[in-house]
Amino acid sequence: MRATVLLYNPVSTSPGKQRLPMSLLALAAMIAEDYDVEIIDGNLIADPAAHIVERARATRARLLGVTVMPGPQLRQAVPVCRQVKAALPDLAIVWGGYFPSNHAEVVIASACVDYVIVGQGETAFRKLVDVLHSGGALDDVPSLVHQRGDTVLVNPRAPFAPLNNLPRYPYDRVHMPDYLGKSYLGQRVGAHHTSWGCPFACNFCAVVPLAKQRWLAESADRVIAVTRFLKERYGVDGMEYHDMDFFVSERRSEAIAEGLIGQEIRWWGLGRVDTLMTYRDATFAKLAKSGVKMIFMGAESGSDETLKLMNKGGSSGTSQTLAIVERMKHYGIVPELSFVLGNPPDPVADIEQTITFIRKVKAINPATELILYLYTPTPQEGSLLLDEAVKLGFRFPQTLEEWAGAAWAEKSLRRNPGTPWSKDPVRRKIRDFETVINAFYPTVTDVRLHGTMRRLLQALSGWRYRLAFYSRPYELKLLQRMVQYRRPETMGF
Ligand code: B12
Repeated sequence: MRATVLLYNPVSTSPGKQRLPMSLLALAAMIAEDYDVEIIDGNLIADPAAHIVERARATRARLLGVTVMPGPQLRQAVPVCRQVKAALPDLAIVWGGYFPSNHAEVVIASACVDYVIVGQGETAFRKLVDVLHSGGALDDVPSLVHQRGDTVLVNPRAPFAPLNNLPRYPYDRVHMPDYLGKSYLGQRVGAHHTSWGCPFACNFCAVVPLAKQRWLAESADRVIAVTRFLKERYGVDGMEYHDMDFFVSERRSEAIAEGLIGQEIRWWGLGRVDTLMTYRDATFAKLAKSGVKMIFMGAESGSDETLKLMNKGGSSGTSQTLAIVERMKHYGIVPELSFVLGNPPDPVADIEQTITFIRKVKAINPATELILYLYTPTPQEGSLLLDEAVKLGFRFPQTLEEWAGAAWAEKSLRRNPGTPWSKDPVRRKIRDFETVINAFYPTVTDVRLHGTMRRLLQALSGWRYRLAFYSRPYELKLLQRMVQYRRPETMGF
């Protein structure tokens, strides 16, 4: 009889907005030939702990793999794993993904997690599954963090596995219609990760410690094949390519664009301002023709000084950001820019500077979408931003329970990082500005926002925007609440 391995995706989003659990599909692909795999999605069921216990008893599973991002996933994963451990002490629990990769020692110290796998997970997970089911030494499992007595053992990392050598996601392990939502891109929008990692080392970004500046990319042929498969099998008409950096290689982007032309797929991807500025016009023209509707870019700041402090790398600069929004306007591609506001050492001045800059961006290309975050440190050695934050009194939670508590939850959504310098007036300043600018330039991705409401929002916010008077825009907040204005930074598309 084949052994069963359970994989659990803790709740990560609001109902109806669930995303394909790509991390678990990547792991399932590695073992699906030799083991039965069940994916349990906390976004789709009310009581994941009871469900896991029931499935583990029914299948006699010995291992539960859990993927964990900070925020809502972590908040659910901790109590669920605690309940599962209490009911089934022999079911081994392994965590992987962003949160445990960045905070392995805190996770392993908790009684409800037996193993952590850090970084790229495929080969390490396969080895762990084999060792636990067929015997072997835990010391031979790469990228594994585990405890022997009181000692925490950190095994060397697995060599990076090129994505083309890894099996494709076994989509039949999930009920695909649950994951094909409607959005600005289409009626059945799918998701894929065409590359993993990022070559840069921006010191606010959680990808850096996870992927160690490596960029592993699927070939253009494979990206096109996966996309066509999703279209033919599941009727997908839009794609979100969730890569940490889709556009690193112009040659690959061009080849993907060529393959997607005529497929009638509207798509979205994430890239860097400076990389995209080096693209040739011919590539941009092909990208536009291939159906790319929006490109997400981390503009991060309206201050060149802050960009240096962030170690954005490359040739990032505010003038490049202005140039890219102009360029994309020409090709009819919407730039979606994220900014990290309130950076140390002078958070208030930082906000003022970025607000002034955002106004310039909108004057050049009003269709630009904005995502405004507050700076929240990530654990990176040598990060100047983190050093500044620590000087101002910041510290990470010390236990898993503290990480998963209500106080820290808000921080991981980056709406309120609770950092000592982001006191109420600072936060309010950003949110008030956001309310006014979003009313004056309503988002083009909100399919529910129709003409009359757009015009009303614009008319009511006009005087505030022109006078740069953002304080307490209650009338606009009320109106936005009436149309349930969707925040791109917390809702995704
Ligand atoms: C898709 C996605 C989501 C989806 C949910 C996915 C899901 N599981 O249901 C949605 C859109 C809902 C989402 C939400 C959030 N997300 Co999110 N999300 C991503 C995204 C774009 C892709 C993740 C992914 O699937 N990658 C593909 C897989 C194959 O790679 P992977 O996850 O790294 O998995 C590999 C390894 O990590 C490891 N691994 C992963 N899990 C496991 C488990 C086990 C057992 C093992 C052994 C190994 C392992 O092996 C895998 C294969 O190599 C990443 C950014 C990115 N491009 O990575 C952000 C990202 C993970 N999200 C992030 C955050 C903060 C959030 C939010 C909490 C907040 C926010 N403002 O975005 C929200 C929650 C919002 C809410 N209202 O609940 C941050 C995490 C930052 C950090 N400090 O760690 C990221 C990195 C974005 C960013 N650059 O800031 N997210």
